[in-house]
Amino acid sequence: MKLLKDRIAKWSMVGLLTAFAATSFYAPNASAHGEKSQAAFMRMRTIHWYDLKWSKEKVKVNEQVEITGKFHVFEGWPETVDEPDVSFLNIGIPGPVFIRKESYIGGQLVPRSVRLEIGKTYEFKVVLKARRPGDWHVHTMMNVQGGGPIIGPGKWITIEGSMGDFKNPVTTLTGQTVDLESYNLENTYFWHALWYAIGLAWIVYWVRRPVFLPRMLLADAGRADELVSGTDRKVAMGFAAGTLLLVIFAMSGANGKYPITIPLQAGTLRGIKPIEMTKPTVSVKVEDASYRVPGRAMRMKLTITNSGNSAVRLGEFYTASVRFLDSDVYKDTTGYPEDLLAEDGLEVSDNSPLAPGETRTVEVTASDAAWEVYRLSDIIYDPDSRFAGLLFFFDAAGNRQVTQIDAPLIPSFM
Ligand SMILES: [Cu+2]
Repeated sequence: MKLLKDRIAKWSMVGLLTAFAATSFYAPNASAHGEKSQAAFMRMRTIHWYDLKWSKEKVKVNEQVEITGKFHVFEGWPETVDEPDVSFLNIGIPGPVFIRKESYIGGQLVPRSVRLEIGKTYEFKVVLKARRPGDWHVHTMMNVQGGGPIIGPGKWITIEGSMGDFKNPVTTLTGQTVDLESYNLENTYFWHALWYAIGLAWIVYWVRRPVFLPRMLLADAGRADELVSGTDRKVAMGFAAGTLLLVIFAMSGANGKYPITIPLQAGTLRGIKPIEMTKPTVSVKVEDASYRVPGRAMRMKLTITNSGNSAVRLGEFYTASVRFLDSDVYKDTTGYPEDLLAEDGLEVSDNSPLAPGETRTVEVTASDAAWEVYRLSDIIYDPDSRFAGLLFFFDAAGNRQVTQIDAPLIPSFM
């Protein structure tokens, strides 16, 4: 009996260890890179990215990918994020696996920070050139000074080929074409090596003789002068004069070789053109909104008024990069990231066409695993339980209207 017990104990232990080893080697691909851990209400109430398009999902080294879309700077910008007076249109990738060839907001090239206005909607375009082979999760993002990174939806893009083939040619205004990937590298190496060698030579000159104890004793005995000879002084002067001469000679040499140079170009760009948005003819009032804890859905009661001249239906609710669609009304064709697209995640109690002039109150449920996977459910931990998002209405001809909603989001526990 004792033997049997021991055996059971032994094999249970083996089983436990095996299970532990198996699970600790399980490392799923991270599919979000930073945004999940940010406060849910911040992601809902800062920048709304929509109409995103990626020109390609697979490219070779040196080929280009264009990311285009719009972003809306939410009116109810959170207090703890500085207003986007100094913002930078960035791209979220693990280092320069792509290089950014160009980026535009409102048709203007934006290599510097820009001033964005709260409440406005802007069009953007980023042109990326593939550099490092691999599968990369590419995010559009906005850096806001005093606010931090505001991360847009990320999409997987594959780069094939070899990084050794990457070229980044640029033609300067002085007429020569250089490859920025390697331009001036040898020069940088040469001067750093030369000055490092001179520094070493100076130390080597002195450490040929005993360095510490004899010198300390001699200095303690009041005979420090004997430590530095006449030759030493000459060598010191030689180093000093040589250094000055080398600096002057090298500087005038550099000026001779590069006679035309400019200072670093910097400064925030103002006057970025927003999109002229036509006022939507559909207005929406959020009567109440709630989400179950724990759960994967949020529910809201909306009163929709159609004051346009064609009947409309609700096709999409967007919040914090996650898109909930009613597939009866609207289907995505842009290849939107799978983990953020709830193809049929939007359920409307009555989504029959809303005739012009009509008002209707409906129950809307946005549900998908993304609500939990992207931790929008974590709004329960936030100090401001309010959400914001965009509603997209479509008429029979497919014309779209965008309405913004924003209201308190109340948890329900029972
Ligand atoms: Cu990512």
